[in-house]
Amino acid sequence: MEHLDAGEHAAPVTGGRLLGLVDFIGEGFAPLDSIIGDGLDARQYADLSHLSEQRSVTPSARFYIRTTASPLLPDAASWKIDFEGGAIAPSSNVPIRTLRSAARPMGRHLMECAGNVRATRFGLISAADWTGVPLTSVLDQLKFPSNATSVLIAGFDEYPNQPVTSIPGASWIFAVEKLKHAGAFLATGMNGGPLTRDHGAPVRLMVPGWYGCTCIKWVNKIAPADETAAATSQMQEFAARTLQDGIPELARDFQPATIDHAAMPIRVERWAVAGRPKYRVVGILWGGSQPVKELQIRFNPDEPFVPVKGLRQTRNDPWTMWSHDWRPRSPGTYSIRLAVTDPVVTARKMDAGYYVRSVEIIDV
Ligand SMILES: Nc1nc2c(c(=O)[nH]1)N[C@H]1C(S)=C(S)[C@@H](COP(=O)(O)O)O[C@H]1N2
Ligand SMILES: [Mo]
Repeated sequence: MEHLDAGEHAAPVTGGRLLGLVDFIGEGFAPLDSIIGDGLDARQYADLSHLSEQRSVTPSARFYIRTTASPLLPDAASWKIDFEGGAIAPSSNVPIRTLRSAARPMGRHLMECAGNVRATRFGLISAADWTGVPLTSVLDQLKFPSNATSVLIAGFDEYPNQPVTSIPGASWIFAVEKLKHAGAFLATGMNGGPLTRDHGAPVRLMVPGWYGCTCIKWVNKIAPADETAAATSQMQEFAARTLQDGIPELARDFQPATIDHAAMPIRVERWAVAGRPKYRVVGILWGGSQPVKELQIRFNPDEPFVPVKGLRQTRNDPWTMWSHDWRPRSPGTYSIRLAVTDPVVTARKMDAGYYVRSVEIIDV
C-alpha cells in the first residue's frame, strides 16, 4: 500500500476514509518517474496513479521517456531541419529560430508508446500541453511539392554505444493527407516551457492519436517520398506493435499507426466505510476517434461485465478518467478488464487482454 492524500480524489466515498492503494500484481518492479538505462535503451516509466480530472496533465519531469538525448546531439542553437527536395523540388532548410517564433499552443495531447506493456507497469503513456507549428505550415514554408503524396520525417538517432533493445534510425513515412487529418505538428515546447532534451529538443514531431514511435524526436530532415518508398527501419521495428499485417516492405502498405480505444485501471483505492473495506477502481479511457457511450468492467472471467457508471467521454484525446465502486465477493486475486460495447469501435489491444491488470484483495 502506498500513501495517498485524499485531495487527489474527485469525490470521496460517502462516509468513508481512504486507507491507501492496492498494488497491481504481476507487473514487475520497474522504478517509476526516474530514468533507467542510456540512449536508445533508456526508459522512464510514468506513475499513473496520481492522475485525476484536476491533474490530467503529466508534468514534464514525469512525462514518460523512450530514448534519452544522445551526447552526440548537435547544438540546439544552430539546429535546422533540412528539406531534401530530390528531383522534384529545390532543397532548403528551416532554422530552429523560425520555428520557435512561429510556435503557438497546439493543445493537450496524449502520447503512448506502442510497446507500453504490463511488465513495465504500463508506464509508457503521458499527456502534455504542447506548443509548436502545424506541419502544414512547415510544408508550405518548405515549398513541399503539392503532387508529393508522402513525406519522410527523420530525427537524429546516433549514440556512442551499441543499443541492446532497439535499432538506431528514427524516421517514418506518412501519407501527407493522414498527417493533416491527425493535426500533426512540430513541437518546440511542452507544458508552458521549452521541450526538454530527452523529449526531443529542439524540435519533435507530434501526431495526435498515433503511437509514440511515429513522433520523431530531434527532427532534422523532411523529404518527399513516393509510392515506391521502402518502409524505414523504424517502421519495420514497430510493425507488429502498431498492429500492421506482417512487416510490409513498402511504406505505402502501412496502416496509420493510430491508437485504438483502450481503457485500464490506474489505481485501486481501499476505503473504510462503517468499519468495512470498500474498493474503488479508478482508470483511464483513451484512443480511438469517437467518444464512446459506455465502458464496461469485469472482475475475473467468471463474473459478468457491468457498466462503469457516470462515464462521460467528450473527447478521445488526451484521456478520460473513470471510477467504479467495487465490493469484491471474497478475498482473492482479481483480474480487472475493461471493454467498450459500442459496435463501431475497434479496440484491438484492449480486446486481446493487453491492458488487463490484477490485484490481490485480502479483506472484504
Ligand atoms: N529520434 C528518435 N525519435 C523517437 C524515438 C527514438 O528512439 N529516436 N523513439 C520513439 C518512440 S518509440 C516513442 S514511444 C517516442 C517517445 O517520446 P518521449 O520519450 O518524449 O516520451 O519517441 C519516438 N521518437
Ligand atoms: Mo515507443
